[in-house]
Amino acid sequence: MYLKNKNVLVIGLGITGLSAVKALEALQANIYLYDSKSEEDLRELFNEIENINMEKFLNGQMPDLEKIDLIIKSPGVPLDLAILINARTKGKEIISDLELYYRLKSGKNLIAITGTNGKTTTTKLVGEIFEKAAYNTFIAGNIGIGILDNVFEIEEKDILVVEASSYQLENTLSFKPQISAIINITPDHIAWHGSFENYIASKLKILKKQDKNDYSILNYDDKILREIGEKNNSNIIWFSKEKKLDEGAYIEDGWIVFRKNSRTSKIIKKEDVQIPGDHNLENILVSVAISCLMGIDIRSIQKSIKEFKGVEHRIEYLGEKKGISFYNDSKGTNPDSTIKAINAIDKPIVLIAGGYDKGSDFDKLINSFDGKIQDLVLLGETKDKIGQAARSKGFNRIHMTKDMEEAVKLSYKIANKGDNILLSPACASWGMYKNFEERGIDFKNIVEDL
Ligand code: UMA
Repeated sequence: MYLKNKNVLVIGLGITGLSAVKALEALQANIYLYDSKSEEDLRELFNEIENINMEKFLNGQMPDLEKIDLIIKSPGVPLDLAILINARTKGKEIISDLELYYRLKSGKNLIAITGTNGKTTTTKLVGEIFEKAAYNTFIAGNIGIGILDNVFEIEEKDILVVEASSYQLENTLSFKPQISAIINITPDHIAWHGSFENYIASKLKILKKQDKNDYSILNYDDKILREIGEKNNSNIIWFSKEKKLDEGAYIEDGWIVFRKNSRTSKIIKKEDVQIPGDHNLENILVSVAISCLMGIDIRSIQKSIKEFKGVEHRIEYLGEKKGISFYNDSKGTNPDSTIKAINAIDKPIVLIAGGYDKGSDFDKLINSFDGKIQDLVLLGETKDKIGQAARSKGFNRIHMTKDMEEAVKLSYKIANKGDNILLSPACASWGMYKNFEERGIDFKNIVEDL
């Protein structure tokens, strides 16, 4: 059995670490666990694995790396952490949970979806399409579910749809899914990856090992992806929301269609799609391409898309009060994602933004305001940086706040009937919240209390 009696070090005990430890126990590996936090901070998580034997290295303690055979790194752990630098100099293999899954199960019926924006929505929709088509379907990954959670339950005929982040892809080596999809690539996580080029390189690992037996679904409208696709070895299936293609998924006469081997299938009318915004068309086109390639019945695809209402924290409509509408887009964790939310919502908008500084540039975000943003309400570490970017472009209706409660109350005070209040921070939540879900829930609770 792979990894039996091998010394495997798991770095980070979060969602990934937990599922890795459980999988390694089933594989009868000797488990070593490293986390910068203390046992006390990790108490709740340790309770879940109290019966599993492992050596723990917490709070700055270092394991003897010489005896370690393999390292499984949690995605969020920075690449320049001392223990990882040390391990690399010793030539130790460092992989992500995605790579371990692949080594254990192969890429058959494995659908991996990445992109800067839209990957959660697409993963969820693809999962629903397969589920409604009566496949035993699992979804996992950056959507908040450990990739190794169900590794031993998933059978060959089942489908696993993985939302793969650049962090997870970075530490893959042989990973080769049957179908990969890259929805779009725009700058994100620059501080973590060191540069935009590194970020792109990580994303591309999703298709790097694919060959003629696999499919890669790529965005024809994205210049970076178009150039890459033309050079890749796998079967490229393009999608476009702007251009009628010779083959692939595109829009024609108000219909979303899929064309392959000279056969065009009309899947669904654009107006029957419920999730708002032009960017969501990309997510639908990817989902259509994947499900058509896997041979799902068109009627079933159509029904699933028609019924799909979107994802919590992603341009989520919360209702209105005194004629003012509220939208929760806490998942808008980078400027491009926020631009998409702004494009999807009617003007005038009061935008609540700001959060953890990932090293993003906000000029493009401010340029996208285009008369739609009436007021900018800022919070978090990046509030001054965004404020400065806005002022330098002549936008002065800026309000600084200390937290979400003040931001929501102030937005409500300055908004008029017919306005839309949009929380779309363009930044990660860290520093103020554990994750974007916690931020979105806080926003929703405050809105509810108004
Ligand atoms: N840790 C250290 N040292 C460090 C940093 C972290 O020991 O220097 C430890 C922490 O103490 C903690 C653990 O590592 O105990 C956390 O690991 P993690 O950050 O990888 O978090 P997980 O809970 O394993 O969640 C990860 C993804 N998180 C990140 O990539 C930051 C989740 O994506 C994903 O849902 C989950 O695996 C399951 O696959 C979240 C995310 O924010 C949603 N993703 C980023 C994004 O979408 O922008 C990429």
